[in-house]
Amino acid sequence: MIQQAHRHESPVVGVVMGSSSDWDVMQHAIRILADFGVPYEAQVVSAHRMPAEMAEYGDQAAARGLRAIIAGAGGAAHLPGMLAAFTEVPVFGVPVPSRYLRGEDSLLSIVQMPKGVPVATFAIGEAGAANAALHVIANLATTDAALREKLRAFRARQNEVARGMNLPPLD
Ligand code: RP5
Repeated sequence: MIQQAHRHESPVVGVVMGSSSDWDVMQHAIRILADFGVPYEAQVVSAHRMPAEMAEYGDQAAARGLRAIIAGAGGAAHLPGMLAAFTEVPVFGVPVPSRYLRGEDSLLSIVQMPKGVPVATFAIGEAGAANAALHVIANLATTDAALREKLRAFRARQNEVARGMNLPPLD
């Protein structure tokens, strides 16, 4: 049985990760979804430790109403690609930094999908997790005017912060 945590009643976005050790990175995707009010669910689904549950998750994703899956994994990060093989719901892959290769292994594992089954792949780590969520939101916003307004406001706030940045004097 798939463990459930962080589950809205009717989630639109599924956030999955290969291990609870991915949480520090993947929580940045969840924070964005929560801030934008997008119903989501988040849980551990490991491709190599829970292969049957992973297949079930992919198989049922569309029927359960998911419109996007954000999948984070580290090392030989096969979770996003394998999930994409089990569903037509778009998969957004987040390479989680690994202990020895600092996530370059994760990045290459996720981004180098052979032709025919795509995974949209983001930057290694926190920025990738946050951007995966923002990209999902941008996609959902194409048919949701209220969400598009929230995205515009988010960008406007970033603009304000950047315009207010000052550089320190020379030492
Ligand atoms: C992958 O192996 C996970 O996505 C995680 O990034 C990595 C290490 O997992 P743990 O050994 O910390 O559980 O499946």
